[in-house]
Amino acid sequence: MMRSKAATLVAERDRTLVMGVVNVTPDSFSDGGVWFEPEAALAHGRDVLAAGADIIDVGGESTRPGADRPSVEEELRRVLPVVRDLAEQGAIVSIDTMRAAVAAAALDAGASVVNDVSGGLADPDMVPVVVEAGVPYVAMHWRGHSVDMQSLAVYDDVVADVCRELASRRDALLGAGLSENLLVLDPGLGFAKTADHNWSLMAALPALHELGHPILLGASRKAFLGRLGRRAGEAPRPPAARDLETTATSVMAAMAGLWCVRVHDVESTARVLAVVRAALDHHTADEEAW
Ligand code: PMM
Repeated sequence: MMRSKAATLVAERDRTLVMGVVNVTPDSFSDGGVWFEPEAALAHGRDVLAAGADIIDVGGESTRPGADRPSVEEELRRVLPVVRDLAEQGAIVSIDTMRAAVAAAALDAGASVVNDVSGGLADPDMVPVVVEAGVPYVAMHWRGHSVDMQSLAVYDDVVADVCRELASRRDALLGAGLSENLLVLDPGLGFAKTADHNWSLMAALPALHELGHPILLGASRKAFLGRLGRRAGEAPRPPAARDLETTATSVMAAMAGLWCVRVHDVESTARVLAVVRAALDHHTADEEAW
């Protein structure tokens, strides 16, 4: 039942959806350690759900540049209780993992979307698991694991190169049996990308539609948003102080007609997206004020 609800969401084109992030990690750049204890992770998951996220993305591996990987057992220990609890609450849960075994266990525990930052490149067993489960799959542009990914941030033309590499992943995934209407693509801001690469991609969001699939954007709290307006010598804004900048990226995504934005602070993005939607629709259902 949740699975078909998730598949229906992939077909949603009237508005840009909000995916709320629940990182159960000691070391994510944006909120590492904050929700790491099991009780805190469960409570945070419920808060993200209450804030109105359309999808909740639960992850147990930090992908910040330079991060080491947890064992499979540790990743499972982190994510499964949170996935199970949110699914029981009726949430559409996506599992943010590069590992087939974690995806399979999370799907068993009630997840109904797989979000794989490696687009199937990190684990050869991932695509068969997703094809067999028949669930929506988010495939992100990826060039290598976090430990050395910034050395891979070399492009002739970042927009053209990312689109070409994503198109080749798309063809491989569809060729491996993934259903066309379950595939979502993501340009992977910050993954083997410098700040300027991210800005070039932000400036070219409408071009991503040429890939022919719904597009998810993950800009929330990333480092390129922390340096704006800071004077030379001033420290960048810390991740949790980047939500205002994040809402600007959410507006750009909605104006470009993207499918979904992945954000840490659901409420601020939901509020700015309501503004964009009212303007694009020329009205709101509940409007009485001028
Ligand atoms: N970014 C992060 C983690 N998962 N998934 C997708 N699809 N796209 C992203 O851009 C993305 C992701 C890293 O951010 P976090 O540490 O705040 O979760």
